[in-house]
Amino acid sequence: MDDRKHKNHKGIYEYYAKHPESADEKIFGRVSYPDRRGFLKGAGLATMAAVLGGAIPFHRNMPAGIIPAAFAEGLDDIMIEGKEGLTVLNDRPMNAETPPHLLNDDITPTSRHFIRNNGIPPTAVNPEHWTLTINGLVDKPLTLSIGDLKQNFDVVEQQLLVECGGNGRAFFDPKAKGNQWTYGAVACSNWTGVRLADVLKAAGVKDGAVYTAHYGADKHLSGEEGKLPISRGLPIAKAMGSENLIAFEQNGKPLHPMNGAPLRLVVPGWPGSCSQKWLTRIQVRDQIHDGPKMTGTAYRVPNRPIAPGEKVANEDFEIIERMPVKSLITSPQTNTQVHGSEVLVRGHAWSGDRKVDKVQVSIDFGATWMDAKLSAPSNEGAWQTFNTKVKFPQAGYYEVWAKAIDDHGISQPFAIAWNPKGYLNNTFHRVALVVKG
Ligand SMILES: Nc1nc2c(c(=O)[nH]1)N[C@H]1C(S)=C(S)[C@@H](COP(=O)(O)O)O[C@H]1N2
Ligand SMILES: [Mo]
Repeated sequence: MDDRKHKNHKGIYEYYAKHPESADEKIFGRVSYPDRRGFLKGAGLATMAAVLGGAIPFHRNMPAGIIPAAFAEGLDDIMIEGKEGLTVLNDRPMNAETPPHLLNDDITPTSRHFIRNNGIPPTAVNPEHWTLTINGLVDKPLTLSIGDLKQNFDVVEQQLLVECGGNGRAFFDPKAKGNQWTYGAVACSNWTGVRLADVLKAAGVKDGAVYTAHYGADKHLSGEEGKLPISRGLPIAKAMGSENLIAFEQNGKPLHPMNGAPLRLVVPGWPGSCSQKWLTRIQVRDQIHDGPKMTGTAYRVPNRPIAPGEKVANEDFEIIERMPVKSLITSPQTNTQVHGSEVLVRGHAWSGDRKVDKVQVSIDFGATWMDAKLSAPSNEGAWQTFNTKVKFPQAGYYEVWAKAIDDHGISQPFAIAWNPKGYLNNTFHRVALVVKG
C-alpha cells in the first residue's frame, strides 16, 4: 500500500479554473492579502517568488493568468505555506492529513499538524485586535484581548493531542461520506495559552450551566452572512477540566493560520471538532448546545452496535465525547524494505481522558504479541511514545501491528462496529514491510 495513492492529484490548471481563490490558498497558504481574486490575476509577486524559490526577473512579461510551469506537475502537498508533506483530501474546505511516518516526532511540528476545516478561514487576521467574549449563563460577561488573556491568567505550555472524530474513516465498509482520513488526522503539538477553566471561572459560571457553545470567525462555504460552518461545545464538567487550553501559540510561535490563528481552543482527547479554531466567543448554556455539527449524524454515533448500512433513528444517536484508545506506528514507514533481520518499531498511543498502560506489537498477524517500551505522557492530554525492536525469523512479507491498552483495560479492537458517518475508527495500525534479510 502506497501512501501516495490517497493523494488527490488534481491538475493545477483545472484547479485554478474551478476555484481560483482556494487554489491560491492551497498553494500560497495563508490568504493574508485583502484583495485576492486568484493570485495569478495579480497581487503577490513576492509570495510567488518565495514559492518558486527565486525572484522572477521577467515578471512584467508574464501573461495575466499564466500558471508557472514549475507547478504544472499538479498540486503537491508541499504547497501549503508552513506545511510540509501533508496529503490534501479536499480543497474546499481545505482538509489535509499527515502520513504516519511524518508523525514520528514526540512533539508534532506545526508544519506537520493536519488541517481540518469545515468552512473558509478568516483572512487578514490581526491578533492585536482579536477579542474573545465569554457570555451566556455567567455572572460577569467578559470580552478579552489576547493581551488580557496573557496578563490576567496563568499562561501554560502543554503538549496536547488533537484527533479528528473521523480519523480512520477511509477504512469503513460500506464507505462513510466525508473526508477519507486514513491515519493522519491526529497530532500532538505544544500549545501555549490559558486554561479554559480559569477564564470560565473568572466570568463566573452560574448554577444551571449545562454546556458551552463555541464560536469562530470562519465563514460558511456558501458565503452566506451569519451562517456558521461549525459551532460545537462541551459539557460544563469537561470544560472545567484543567487540561483544556485557549491557545495562542503552537510550538512556541503564533498559531498557523490553518490551525486557528490567532486564538483557538485545544480540548485534548475529545473529537477535534470540540477545539474551535479562530475562537471569538464562548457562550455558557443551560442546555446541550445545538449549533451546526452538534446534531443529526454530525459527531454523533448510534447508541448501540448496528449492522453495516443500517438506518438509525435520530433519537438513537449520541454525541461523541472522549476519543477511544488508539496507537499509530510512525516508524518504519509502511511499504519499506528492511535489510537485515530486525527493525526498531516506534510510534505513539493515546486514549481520551485516560492513560495508556501498555502497547503491544505483533509481526505474525496477531498470533503473538510483545510488549513495547512505553513512555509516560509529558502531561495530561499528551500522547505517549512506544518503541520496541522486532526480529524477523526469515526474509519475506510481514505486517507490523500495534495495539494499545488503556488504564481501564480497554484495548484497540481488530475490527470496529460500523457507524453511518465513519467516526471513532481505532482499529490496529498495520504497517507492511518486506524483509530482505
Ligand atoms: N472554527 C472552526 N474550528 C474548528 C473547525 C472548523 O472548521 N472551524 N474544525 C474542527 C475540527 S472538525 C477539527 S478535527 C479540528 C482540527 O484542528 P486542526 O485543523 O488545527 O488540525 O478543528 C476543529 N475546529
Ligand atoms: Mo474533525
